[in-house]
Amino acid sequence: MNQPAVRVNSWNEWDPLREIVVGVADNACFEPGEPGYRPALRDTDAPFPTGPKPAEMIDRANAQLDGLAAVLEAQGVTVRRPDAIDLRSALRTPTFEVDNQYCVVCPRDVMITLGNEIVEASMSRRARYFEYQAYRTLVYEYWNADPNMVWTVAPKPSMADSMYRQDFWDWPLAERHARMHESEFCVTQDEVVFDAADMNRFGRDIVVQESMTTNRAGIRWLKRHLEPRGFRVHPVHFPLDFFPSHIDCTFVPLRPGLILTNPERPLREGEEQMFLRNDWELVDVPQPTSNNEEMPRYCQSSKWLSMNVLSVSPTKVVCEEREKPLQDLLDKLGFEVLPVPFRDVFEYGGSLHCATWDVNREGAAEDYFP
Ligand code: ABU
Repeated sequence: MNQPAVRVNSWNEWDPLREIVVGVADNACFEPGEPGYRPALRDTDAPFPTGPKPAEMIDRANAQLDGLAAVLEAQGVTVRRPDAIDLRSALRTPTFEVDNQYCVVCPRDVMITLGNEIVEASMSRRARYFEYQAYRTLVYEYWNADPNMVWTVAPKPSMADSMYRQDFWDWPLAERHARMHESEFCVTQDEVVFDAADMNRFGRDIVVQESMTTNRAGIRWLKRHLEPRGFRVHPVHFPLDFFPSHIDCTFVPLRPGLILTNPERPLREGEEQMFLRNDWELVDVPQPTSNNEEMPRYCQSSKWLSMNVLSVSPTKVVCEEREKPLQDLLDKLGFEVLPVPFRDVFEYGGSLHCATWDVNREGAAEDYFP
């Protein structure tokens, strides 16, 4: 008898890639200001634009997303794309309203594969509450084809005003510094809140960053859900990042024993021990080629998108084409580097890792921290 197809299998960030979802920019809007988010222009106090993004901006981003898809396909990877859902209409739910949604460029923030399980994150921002809908056609396809695939939808938080700490945005830098070990950000601790991109996968071990987009209730939910399934969930903190959101510009595992680290965002003292005890090397990346002021005008992410690389295998990494210092480091560390242009995607919330969601990599659950 034929074995049923395994469609969903991905245990870490580096095993040889077989199938991946790459985002699309169709219908994207400027991200609206909301209690969990304050978009701002880098070069002026003028208001951040609102509503749909202009067609030429969308076309430029789509060209680079298609370029990434072509590079991955040339490596023998199956590339899938989300549905181009309506993002431009206003939303009205029982607990919040928002003028428009954002985009479906960064599946990494919403969806995560943990072994044979796909988890849809709770999410943390109103404009991203319904983003999972762009992936439902794919999720149903995997679920129908693979009888072992487990599909989990995390509890949806209310995203009501009471879920957010509005004064967070006005704390002066000195207060942020004083409070840096408290890990209190713009979301309160009352409801389960997490974005999938605050997690790194290391086989049986899942590392989760406490951040503006993942609170302690979110981490508690992940622990209670995943640990009975054989995972171990480890919260981590990067106290010098005053606006932490998504771990993949801070802590980037590339192969067993090697993690790229952000020299400006060290781990909370003591949290590095789990890695050092197990002979993992933490290697600081070089400064990005752009400073924060030189990032694309509407981009709300930091210069550290430079280290948001995507692994095709434990020996091959896709890296933004301008990031030559990082490419040189990767080369020295023994990787083949595939450079691709991606800066026109930055204003949609991320770079190469953010704009993808791996559904299938070779390999099985390993214990890297025995
Ligand atoms: N979405 C990733 C952004 C992280 C950063 O700005 O550092």
